[in-house]
Amino acid sequence: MLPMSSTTATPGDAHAATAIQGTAAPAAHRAGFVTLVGRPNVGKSTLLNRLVGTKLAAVSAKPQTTRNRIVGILTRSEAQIVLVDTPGIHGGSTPLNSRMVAAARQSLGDADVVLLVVDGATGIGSLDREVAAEVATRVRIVAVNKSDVATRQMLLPTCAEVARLLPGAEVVPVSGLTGDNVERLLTLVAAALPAGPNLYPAEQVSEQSERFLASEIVREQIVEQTRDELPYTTAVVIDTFREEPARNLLVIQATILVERATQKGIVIGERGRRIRSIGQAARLQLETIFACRVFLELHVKVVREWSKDPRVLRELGL
Ligand SMILES: Nc1nc2c(ncn2[C@@H]2O[C@H](COP(=O)(O)OP(=O)(O)OP(=O)(O)O)[C@@H](O)[C@H]2O)c(=O)[nH]1
Ligand SMILES: [Mg+2]
Repeated sequence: MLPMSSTTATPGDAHAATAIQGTAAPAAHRAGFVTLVGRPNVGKSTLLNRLVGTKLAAVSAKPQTTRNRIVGILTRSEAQIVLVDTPGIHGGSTPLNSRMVAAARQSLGDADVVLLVVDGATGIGSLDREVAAEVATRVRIVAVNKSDVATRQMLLPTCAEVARLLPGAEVVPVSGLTGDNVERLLTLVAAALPAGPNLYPAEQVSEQSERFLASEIVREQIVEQTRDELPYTTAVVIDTFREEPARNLLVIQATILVERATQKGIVIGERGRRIRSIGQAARLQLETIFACRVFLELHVKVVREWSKDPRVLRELGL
């Protein structure tokens, strides 16, 4: 099992952290929160997964995949980098959308370093400019992502425009997908953190529970496998999460919430084909993440307008 959520820390918890470590940190050691922000679909979650070296955040080709603040912790000898992935910032106004954007803005308040992510393959658009303007006084580093699919001719003007929009920020072309240049990005990020001891135990990689991670992996597959057929209103609730160490088995039962009966049909698919495929792909990922066999059972339930219901949203941690 992954060491996910044994401790939570907030910025300013350095005293508690000293207690965790038991010894004073060496003078050059740094630690702090790095918040990844940007418009939807630029690759923030892919970059978080790559930087931490473990899949923690759902990724999909559809915008607005991330809904919650997701923490990934990278502990090295010289620094502990606490990366915070956020929902893409956009102008949507439904209750779900505004909660997502509020979660992103709140994470900015906690940040020691703000890392703006833009898409090097598409260049800078109006939404990127809006986000850049919103965080202009706080951004220290800009990752121009997807360098693997952007030519030099595309990257150079994008980097130049970023430098013009955000004078003084470090601009780094990277690829979250291939890992190209992420080491350089990490070096810059670590150097920008305040001096201090670790904020979390060195072996902890996330703040989210294993249940949450499981629900995100299932949701990622739903988003990925239903593509444009389904509006952006599915959620996954984990009903059972039971470890059976003697059998090296993890039993997960989950309910997929949709808003209409027609959507239920889309998720289930002809003769259950799609839900089987969603379940199979999610199970394979979960087995890799949790390093054990996984039994995954999925149900689909219609909950009318759940994405507008504050009570349901609260239950989902949104
Ligand atoms: N070629 C390429 N594709 C990438 C890279 N990073 C992300 N992608 C793709 O871009 C899409 C969006 O990636 P996400 O990581 O979900 O983007 P995000 O910024 O977290 O999106 P939201 O959560 O919706 O705000 C996915 O299809 C990724 O596979 C990259 O470095 N190169
Ligand atoms: Mg995301």
